Amino acid sequence: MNQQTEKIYEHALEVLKENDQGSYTVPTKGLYPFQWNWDSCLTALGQFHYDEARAWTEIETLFANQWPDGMVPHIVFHVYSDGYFPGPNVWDTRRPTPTSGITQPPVAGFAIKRLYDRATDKAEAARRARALLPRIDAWHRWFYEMRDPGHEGLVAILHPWESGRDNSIDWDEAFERVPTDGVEPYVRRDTQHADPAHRPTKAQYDRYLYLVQLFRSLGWDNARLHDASPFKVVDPGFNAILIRSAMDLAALADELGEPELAARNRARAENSLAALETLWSDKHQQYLCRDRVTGQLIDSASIGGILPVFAAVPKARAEAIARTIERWANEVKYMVPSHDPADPRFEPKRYWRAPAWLVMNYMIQDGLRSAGETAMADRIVTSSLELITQSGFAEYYDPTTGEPCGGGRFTWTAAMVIEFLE
Ligand code: 9YW
Repeated sequence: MNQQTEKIYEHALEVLKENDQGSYTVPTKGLYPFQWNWDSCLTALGQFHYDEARAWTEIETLFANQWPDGMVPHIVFHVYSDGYFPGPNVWDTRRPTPTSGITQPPVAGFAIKRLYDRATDKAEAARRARALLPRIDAWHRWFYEMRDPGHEGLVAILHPWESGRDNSIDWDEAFERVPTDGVEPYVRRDTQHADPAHRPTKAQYDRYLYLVQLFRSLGWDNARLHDASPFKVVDPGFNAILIRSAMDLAALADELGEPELAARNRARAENSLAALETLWSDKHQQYLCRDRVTGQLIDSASIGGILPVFAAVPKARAEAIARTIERWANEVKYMVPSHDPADPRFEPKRYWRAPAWLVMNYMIQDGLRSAGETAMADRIVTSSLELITQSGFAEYYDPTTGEPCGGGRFTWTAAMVIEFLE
């Protein structure tokens, strides 16, 4: 490391440590004062480099709040704070420690395999991984039972927040069908912490809340939510994360002497990988979402359809995706925009409607590398580090200028930087 990268590395450590609450880490102070599901799993990868035990704790704390049905919630409200909306009283899930009632991209299987592979004390890592295996397996089972009742091999999200890509253009059309009548009056907190022009609109927020109220009125009974929800979308990126995690969990389970758990997860992953092909678009040279209510593919070329390279998609698909990223990269200054810049709906500063996110860059470059697309993987890492050097550890970045957007001193951004520099 040269002096400049050393400084960046030190700064990243500082951000991780200042957001560390002891057994979990907040994404950033102020804007997000609780534990978020996929943030924690990816954050653990960064924590590992300075404290292996602490990295395992991050994921264990999340799974200590798993629901009896297997779901792992997207937020755990460990300590009360009125700085975030919707808080625990709006969700009203009645869990011992309050949680939200929906889930997030299941990246835990991937994360624990990576922690285990790199562990210096293998016996200790095996002990901690063994305790998590059945929990992650139960979460995967939950997905196929509750979110794929028709046995398509692909799971649906029932709320845009589940995708982790809250206001992506992908959801616009399907969201039109979500009503807003009966939404209780509310005051947003996100727009008090961050620039409202960079955040989801009021019309979108009303629909986010409609869905929360609907699911709450059904007692958060997951056996009922799928069919009752007016919003059901099959997101290729979300499914790719599940596939990768199931594959990784299977490999780890084999290593730890759990052949049945391994076989179950391998079968799930292979079945879903085959089904993922039904989402491929020749026109866009990437995968697309499918609206499960209409059965149609959604004509929206977002990063959700690039992310499948994180799973073991066919080689020809990975090559095509690398070329699509190249085409996008020619239109912007920094990679990877979260939407095709040629789409007139591209909004460079608005959250998931164009901005670049380092966690996405991390998973995409990891997948490209496994597929042998090393040059493009390297370009993404270089671009990510340029963004940090120019703009610090932001939540996300305008890909046309590199301007930092959203929250500052952001945990998973810092964790990904540590990964890139290691
Ligand atoms: C919210 C915490 C979360 C991420 C999501 C991102 C955003 C806002 O922040 O969600 O209110 O939950 O879209 O992916 O987990 O960093």
